[in-house]
Amino acid sequence: MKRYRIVSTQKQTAQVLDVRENIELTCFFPRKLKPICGDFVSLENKIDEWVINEIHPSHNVFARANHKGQKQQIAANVDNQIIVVAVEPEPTRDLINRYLVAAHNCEMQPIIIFNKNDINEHFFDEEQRIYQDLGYKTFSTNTKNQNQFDGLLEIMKDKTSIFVGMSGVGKSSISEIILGQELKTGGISKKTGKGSHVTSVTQLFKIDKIDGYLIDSPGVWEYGLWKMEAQEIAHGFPEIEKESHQCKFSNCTHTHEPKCAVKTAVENNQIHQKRYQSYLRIIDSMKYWE
Ligand SMILES: Nc1nc2c(ncn2[C@@H]2O[C@H](COP(=O)(O)OP(=O)(O)O)[C@@H](O)[C@H]2O)c(=O)[nH]1
Ligand SMILES: [Mg+2]
Ligand SMILES: [Zn+2]
Repeated sequence: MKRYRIVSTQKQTAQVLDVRENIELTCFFPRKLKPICGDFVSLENKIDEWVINEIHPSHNVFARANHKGQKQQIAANVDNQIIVVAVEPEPTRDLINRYLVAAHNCEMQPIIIFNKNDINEHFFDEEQRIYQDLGYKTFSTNTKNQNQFDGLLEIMKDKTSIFVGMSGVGKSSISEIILGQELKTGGISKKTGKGSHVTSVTQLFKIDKIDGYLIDSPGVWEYGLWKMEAQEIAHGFPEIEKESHQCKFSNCTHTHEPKCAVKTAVENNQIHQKRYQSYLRIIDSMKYWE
């Protein structure tokens, strides 16, 4: 059977990619089906239009909080979550860690790009070292120096990767380097007169040269995590999760409990103070959804 993949969705229609032929078509979907970018679907030809009749089970979904703190699905079947931060606009305090919590909980491989190093080469030195020491893949880049993205291209080979981060950090510019072409929507270039493009929908692109896919998502000022338990948040901090097995209480949240191995590890500088404080703030931020 033919494989189709959702490129983007509108209210009742979706752009889908015929994976083998590499051509796009527009099709309708019934209200009860809720396809999202990255889903694999089956189509049915009804008189003179295409209709989605089945969404295939996805292996994972990248999500964020809606305005009520519920999980809102953004894209399906995503292997890599490429977090892009830049010297300008500077990331908000816990942004990287919130994305990492999502990556671990949604079972995506996180990669951190510290972009715009042409503006300030050493701006992210300490930050990058912290994440490298934790075992994350990181890159220091700028889009004027395309070969800095060779390593990233290698990671994206045969995979589906989503670019996430604040608006203006360079996600679309990096996507263009990876694709080797300008980003286009329905044949119209997104470049505005100012020479910058604004991404307004989550959209999938096939990367022919490496047989992968990339998903460009609209920038969000603050990435919000949906309502989660302390344990799920800890799951996004591997160094905290590792220590947690030594805590006295198996349901320890590492906030106020006695004989907490995590707190001891922070005191002994085995867990970075900055990361622990960030963990506490993320735990605390869940109050907002109550
Ligand atoms: N100096 C500098 N500017 C960059 C770099 N990457 C992107 N930009 C610029 O930052 C602006 C926002 O880029 P864009 O790719 O649209 O960001 P997005 O909103 O994350 O998709 C554009 O004017 C880009 O030309 C970089 O590495 N260095
Ligand atoms: Mg963009
Ligand atoms: Zn604990």
